[in-house]
Amino acid sequence: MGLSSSHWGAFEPIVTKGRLIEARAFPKDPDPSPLLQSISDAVHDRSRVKRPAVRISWLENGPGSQTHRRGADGYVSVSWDRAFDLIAGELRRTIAEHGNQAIFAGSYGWGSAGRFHHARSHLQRFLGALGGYTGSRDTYSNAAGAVLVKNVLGTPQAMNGPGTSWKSIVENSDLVVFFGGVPIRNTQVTPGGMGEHITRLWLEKARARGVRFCNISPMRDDTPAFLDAEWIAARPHADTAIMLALTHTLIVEGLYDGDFVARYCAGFDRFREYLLGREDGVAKSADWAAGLSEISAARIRDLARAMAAHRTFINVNWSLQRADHGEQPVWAAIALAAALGQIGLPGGGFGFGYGSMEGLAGLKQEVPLPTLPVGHNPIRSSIPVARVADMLLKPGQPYQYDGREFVYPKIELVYWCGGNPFHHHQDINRLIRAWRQPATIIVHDPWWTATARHADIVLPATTALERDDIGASARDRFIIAMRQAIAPQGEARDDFSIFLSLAKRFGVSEAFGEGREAASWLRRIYDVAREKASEDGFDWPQFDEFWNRGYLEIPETSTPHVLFKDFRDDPEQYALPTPSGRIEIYSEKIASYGYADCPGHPTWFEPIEWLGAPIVHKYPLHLLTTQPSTRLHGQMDMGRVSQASKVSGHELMRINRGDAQARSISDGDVVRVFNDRGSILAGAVITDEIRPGVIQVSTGAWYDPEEPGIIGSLDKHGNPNVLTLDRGTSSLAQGPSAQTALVQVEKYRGMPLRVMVHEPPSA
Ligand SMILES: Nc1nc2c(c(=O)[nH]1)N[C@H]1C(S)=C(S)[C@@H](COP(=O)(O)OP(=O)(O)OC[C@H]3O[C@@H](n4cnc5c(=O)[nH]c(N)nc54)[C@H](O)[C@@H]3O)O[C@H]1N2
Ligand SMILES: Nc1nc2c(c(=O)[nH]1)N[C@H]1C(S)=C(S)[C@@H](COP(=O)(O)OP(=O)(O)OC[C@H]3O[C@@H](n4cnc5c(=O)[nH]c(N)nc54)[C@H](O)[C@@H]3O)O[C@H]1N2
Ligand SMILES: [Mo]
Repeated sequence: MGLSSSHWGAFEPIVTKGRLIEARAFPKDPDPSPLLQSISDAVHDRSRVKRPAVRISWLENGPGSQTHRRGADGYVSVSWDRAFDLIAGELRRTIAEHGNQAIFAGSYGWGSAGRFHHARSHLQRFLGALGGYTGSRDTYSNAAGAVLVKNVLGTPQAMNGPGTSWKSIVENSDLVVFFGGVPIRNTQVTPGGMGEHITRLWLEKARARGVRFCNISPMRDDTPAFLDAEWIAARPHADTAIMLALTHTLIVEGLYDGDFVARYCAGFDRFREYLLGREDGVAKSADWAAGLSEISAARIRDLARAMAAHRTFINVNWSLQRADHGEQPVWAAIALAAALGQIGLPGGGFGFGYGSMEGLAGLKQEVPLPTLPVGHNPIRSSIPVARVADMLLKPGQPYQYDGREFVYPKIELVYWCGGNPFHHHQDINRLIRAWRQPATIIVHDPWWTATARHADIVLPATTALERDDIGASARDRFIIAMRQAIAPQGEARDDFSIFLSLAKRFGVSEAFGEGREAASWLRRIYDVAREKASEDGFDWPQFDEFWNRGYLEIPETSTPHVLFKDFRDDPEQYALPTPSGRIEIYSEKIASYGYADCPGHPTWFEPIEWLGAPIVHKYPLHLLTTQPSTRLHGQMDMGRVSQASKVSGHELMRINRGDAQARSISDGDVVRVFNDRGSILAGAVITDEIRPGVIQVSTGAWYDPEEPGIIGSLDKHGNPNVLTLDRGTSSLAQGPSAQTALVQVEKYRGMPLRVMVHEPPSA
C-alpha cells in the first residue's frame, strides 16, 4: 500500500495527473480525522511559495535595511544559487562580527510529520556544524506543566505521557473529573505521523460501562454530548482555587488519605497549613473558592465527597497551564490526587492532556522510534521558548528560569524552519516590534504564511507528500512508510537538501549529512530503531519489507498502564527521581529559588487578567484561544474544512447568547474584538455551550493586517494572538500565558474588509 502520513493521521494519497485529488483514510484507523479532506487543497494552493524570494529593501540595501517594512515590502524571486550565496554570506558575516549566539534558531513549530524530514532538526544540525546557535527549550504546549512536574515528580512523563491508560480508566474508574473537558477535536492530532485515533472509542466504552463524568470548563461541549457529563461552568482560571478547596474539604471533613500522603508525599503538612489559612489567614475553603469560581460552595463540597467515595480519575488539560501562573493548576491537581490517595491504583490518580492530544493515555508498547539525531549545539545557548519577543527586545537583560539567572543574547539573524511564530506567539503587535530588531530573518516554509511575509529571505520547502519519509509517533502504534506521492511543487526543495547545499558552501557537508543521501538516511534511522527493538524482543521486518508493506503495526500491551503503580507498590525501590524520592507537595528546591510568583507549594494567585478582578474592567470578556477543530494551528487554513467554518471569510468567534444580546450582536454578524494590545475582525456564532463572560476564538487564522507592517493595525481575518498576553507563566517555567486575556466585543460597522492573506505577496 502506498501511504503518507500527517500529524492528524495516515492516509493513502490518490493522485491523478500529478495532482493529489484525495487523501483517503488509512484503513486501520478506526476514527479518521476530517482534516484529511483539506490536504489536497493545501498542497496545491496558490499560497505555496514557488521560488526562493528576497524582500526588496533587504536585497537593495543590505541586511538590517528598513526592517520596519517587514510585512509591507514586496519580494523579488531569485535563483537557488543566488539565495544560497546570500544566506551563506549573511551567516558568515553574523558569525564573524557577532558570534554564533547571535543566530536564533529555536525555530519552534510543527513542521510536517515524518521523522527524517524534520525541518527544525536539519536546521539545528546544520548550524551545530557551523559552531552553534541560540536555541529554545520546552514547548508552547506545556512548558509550565513540564518544568513543574520535572521538579515535583522527577520526570516530565506525567505531563507528556504515557499516563494511566484509557483501558485502566474504563475498567476501574467510577468518576472522571475533567478540568478543561476532553474535546475530541484536539485528539485528532499527535506529532510525528499517526495510525489510529482511539480517544472517542474509549470514551464510548466508558460511557457504556456507566462511568460518571464531570466537566469543569467554561465550555459545555469540551466533553462530547454522548458522555452526558455534569457541566461545572467555572470562571476560566479559577481551577486552582477549586482544586485547593476540594483538598481543603477533604481535610476538614476527614476524607483525605493521611497514610498515603505520609508515605508517598513530601511536605503535605506544610501545604495543609496553607490550606487551613495558617500561612496567610485565608482558609482555602469551599466558601472561599465559591467567590472566585462562581461555583457554589455546596457543589464544591459535594464533588469532594463524591471524589473521596469513588475511584476517581482527574485529568487536567494542558490549556489550563498555558496561563498566568500556569504551574499552579498542575501542582494543585497533583496535591488533590495525593489527598485522595488513589495515585498508582487502576483508574485512580491523575493525568494531563488526555483531551489535549491523541495518545497521552495509550496501551502502546514502549518501542524505539526511527528518529533523526538532532546533533550537538556547541554553544549551549537557549531561551525559554515563549520568551522570543522578550529576547529580541531586551538583549543583555537578565531573566530567571527554573532556579537560575540567564541573560538574553543579542540576536542579529533569525532562522526559522518548520514553525510559524506569527501563528503561535502571543501579542503579535509586540512581536512585530521585536521582529524589527534582527538584521536578517530567513524562513523556509511551503506556504506564504504571515511569518514568511515578515522575513527577508524565503525558501520554498516541500511538503511531506513531495518526499519519502517514515512516520512515527511516541504516542501511536503504527510506523508508516511515507512514500512520495507528487513531484515537488514549483521549485520547492526539502529542508535536508537545502541545508546540504549550504553545508557544502561551508565545507561541513560531512558533519551535517554524514555522507548519506536522504534515501540512505531513511534506511539508517529505521535500522537503528529495528536493532534496538530486537534487543527488546521485538521482531521488525527488514527495511525493504517494511517499505513495501507500507506500515508496521506494534501490538498493544495486554496490561493497562497505571501511572506510579511501581512507586505505590514499592516506594523505596521505585523512589521518584525528586530530591525526597517522593511526590513533592512542598518542594524545598522550588522554595529555595525564592520566587514570589512560584513559592514552595501549590498556591492561589489572582491572574493578571480574569473575570474575578475586583474592579469592573473596560474589557469584560475572557478570551479563550483554543485549538481549532478545522485545522492544525495555522496549517491548512486555506483548506476546505477550515474555509467552510469561516463567517464571511472571517474566523469565527463563539459568544454566549446573553453577552451577544447585550451587544446587539446576531448570529453571523462581523464583530470587532479588541483590547489595548490590538483588534481583530471575527464572525459571531451565538451559543449556549459557552458560559457568560467568555468568548472563544480558535488559533490559526492567518494574520492579515489592514495596514501591513503597521504596529496596531486591525487584523481583518481573526488571529486571536493579536489580543493575547505575552508574559511568562512565572519565573519557574516562563511558559506562554496565552489563555489569560480580557477583551471587549462590538458589532463591526465599518466597510466590509476582504481577507486576502491566502494570495501570495507580489514577487
Ligand atoms: N493564543 C494561543 N496561541 C497559541 C496556542 C494557544 O493555545 N493559544 N497554542 C500554542 C501551541 S500549543 C503550539 S504547539 C503552537 C503551534 O505553533 P506552530 O507549530 O508554529 O504552528 P504551525 O502552523 O503548525 O506551524 C508549522 C509551520 O511549519 C510549516 N511546515 C510544514 N512542513 C514543513 C517542512 O517540511 N519544512 C518547513 N520548512 N516548514 C514546514 C507549516 O507550513 C507551518 O507554517 O501555537 C501556540 N500558540
Ligand atoms: N484539531 C486540532 N487539534 C489540536 C491542535 C490543533 O491545532 N488542531 N493542536 C494540538 C496542540 S499543539 C496542543 S499543545 C494541544 C493543546 O491542547 P489544550 O491546551 O488542552 O487545548 P485547548 O483547545 O487550548 O483547551 C482545551 C479546553 O480547555 C478549556 N479551558 C481553557 N482555559 C481553561 C481554564 O482556565 N479552565 C478550565 N477548566 N478550562 C479551560 C477550553 O474550554 C478548551 O476547550 O492540542 C492539540 N490538538
Ligand atoms: Mo502545542
